[in-house]
Amino acid sequence: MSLPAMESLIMVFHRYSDKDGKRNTLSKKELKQLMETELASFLKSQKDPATIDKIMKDLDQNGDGEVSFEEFVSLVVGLSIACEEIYQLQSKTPSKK
Ligand SMILES: [Ca+2]
Ligand SMILES: [Ca+2]
Repeated sequence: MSLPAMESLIMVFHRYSDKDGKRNTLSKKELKQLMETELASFLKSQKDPATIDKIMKDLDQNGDGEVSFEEFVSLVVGLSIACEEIYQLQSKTPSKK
């Protein structure tokens, strides 16, 4: 990942994590706002309304109910891998349209 990409990742994280008293972590509310704003297209593809809860649970590795930047990065890595797999599938599968 390039340095500008890392910087924008940090900026996005803090744009939402700064909203309450705990400025270095995302609460579930902040995570929800981040995902709804920055990852709207991803959320639209997820029909399951429990997605945020599930993602929160998956991300919160130390179980303190907040997502730290370290924990947030694993979401980005996970999404990148998912996107790459979709890209691979799309480039391999001939278009039927
Ligand atoms: Ca916060
Ligand atoms: Ca945590």
